[in-house]
Amino acid sequence: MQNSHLSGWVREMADLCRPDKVRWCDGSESEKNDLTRLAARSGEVIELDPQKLPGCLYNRSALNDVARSEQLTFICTPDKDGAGPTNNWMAPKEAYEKLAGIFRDSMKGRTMYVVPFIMGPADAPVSKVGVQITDSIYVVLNMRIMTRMGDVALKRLGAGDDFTRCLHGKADLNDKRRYVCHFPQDNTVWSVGSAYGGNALLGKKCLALRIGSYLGMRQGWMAEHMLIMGVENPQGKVHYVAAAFPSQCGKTNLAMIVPPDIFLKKGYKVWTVGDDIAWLWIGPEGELRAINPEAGFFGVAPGTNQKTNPNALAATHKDTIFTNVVLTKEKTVWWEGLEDPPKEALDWTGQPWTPESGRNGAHPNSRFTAPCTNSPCLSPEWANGNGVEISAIVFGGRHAATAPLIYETFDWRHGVYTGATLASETTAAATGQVGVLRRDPMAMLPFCGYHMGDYFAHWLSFEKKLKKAPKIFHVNWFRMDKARKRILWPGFRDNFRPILWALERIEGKALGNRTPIGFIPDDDALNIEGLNISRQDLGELLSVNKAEWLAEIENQNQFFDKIGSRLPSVIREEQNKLRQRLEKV
Ligand code: OXD
Ligand code: MN
Repeated sequence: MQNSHLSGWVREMADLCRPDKVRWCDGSESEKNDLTRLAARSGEVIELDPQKLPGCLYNRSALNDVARSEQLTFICTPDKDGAGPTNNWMAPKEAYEKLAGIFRDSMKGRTMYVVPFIMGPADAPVSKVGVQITDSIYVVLNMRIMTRMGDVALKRLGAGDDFTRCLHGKADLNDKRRYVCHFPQDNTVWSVGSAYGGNALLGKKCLALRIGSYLGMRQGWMAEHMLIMGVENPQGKVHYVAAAFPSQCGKTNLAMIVPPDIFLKKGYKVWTVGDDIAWLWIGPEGELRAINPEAGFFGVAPGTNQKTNPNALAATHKDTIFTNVVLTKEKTVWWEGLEDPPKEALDWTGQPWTPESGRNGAHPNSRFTAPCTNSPCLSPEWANGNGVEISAIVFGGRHAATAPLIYETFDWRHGVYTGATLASETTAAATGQVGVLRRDPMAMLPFCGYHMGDYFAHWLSFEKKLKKAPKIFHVNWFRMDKARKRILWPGFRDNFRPILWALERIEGKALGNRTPIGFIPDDDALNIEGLNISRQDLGELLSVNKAEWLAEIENQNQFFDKIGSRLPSVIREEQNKLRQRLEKV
């Protein structure tokens, strides 16, 4: 071990947690096999049918540990204002002391794994090294899929001190003693009391978004909750799109979308670069470039099937970890929405379960962790260290009314305002209360590592630096008819159509009608070839209702008041401009 910064920190953390053993992970195949054997022996994972699901593992989390714990997630900046009004805050000293109290001696009888990892391709200038300490083999095996892990990261780090220090421990998995604390000024994350995804795989939401967004603000780049997809036209030209939607709004499905047959026949293709996180920066020609810092997909299993996302499904057929889904007698997996339910199986809690039992077999937030390289539609550019050039940014939310299927904003400022006011209506599955509008600016509400007002200012600061600014769009797949009984747009594969309109706008090929909220597809500009949709439904999908929009503007004000004095004046100016445009019609 040549890096004294790293070895010193590991020693310090081992002195705190007192594991029986410290094991450094090298990322090798033999290490994976050994860890799998150990975890299978302890019951932490179950090995699945090697013929049907080669290299796949099954895991059940603790019953109280099934989702990100937003209420227990803190940004620990020296002053409260640094974290801003949308984050939980704890003073760094208090947080370190509180968590040290829980970590102290918590790894007795356990092994401490040291997991060096890179977020981003190993050779990308924008990639970042992190080192995660953890006492969970399940976490190590997930990190192995989600990041470039092991010696490759140590090599990149060299003798330097520039790495995110990520301390993770299960402790007793007690949710009264569970905290996910970020110390942006120390480039450090401490997470204790959970072994679930976003709380425990610290490269993902913690490093790549919360710490990443803070580093991006200081260093002039952006860490965003965005998928990246490439759309290839029949002439072979690929445009890349970065799209932000609040959690559980279908980012993974859009990232891997299969265009309708009619477009496949013409030669259109979609390539996935990433499904959850994008790091963006300004390239040498003033263009916006992006990488996916992750190496795997941590996707929601329920609802994933041959119709909604055949590419995601195909990605889970080998070397995948399944968490909290149904385990069948044949040692395969199943979840709600998947074809061919098993006759008898064990549910996510380990209880006997049949499709007739009247309850879900898989937890609604059950997951698959699959390597990107399993994806049949993975972009050949997905690991290009220089990133891909972004032509369009798309924001989206779930709205029964108001927002049309798609609109194009007028310019960067209007686009930033549109992202800053991004909102989505809750679904029954998420909260029990249907149709409550929640603001989720740029889909970053739970992931922005600093003051939201400063974050908007950071977005706005790109206007001057971008010589080739991407166009910014807003989409809504969920608009309903007037009676609120029926969703007007078929969704799924047909979501390719509005995306195609956006890209044709970029090429100056598609017509758009100027409305107060932005450009909307001209009657014939949205390609609906082969789609069974009435002119009336299409008209409703693309309509702008003045009264609804004025009400929407009023609703935004509560959120702006919450952001307070650090809300950039440009955001209110854009809102005023929109109001004026609406009042003129
Ligand atoms: C995720 C999320 O798991 O956004 O990606 O919650
Ligand atoms: Mn996400």
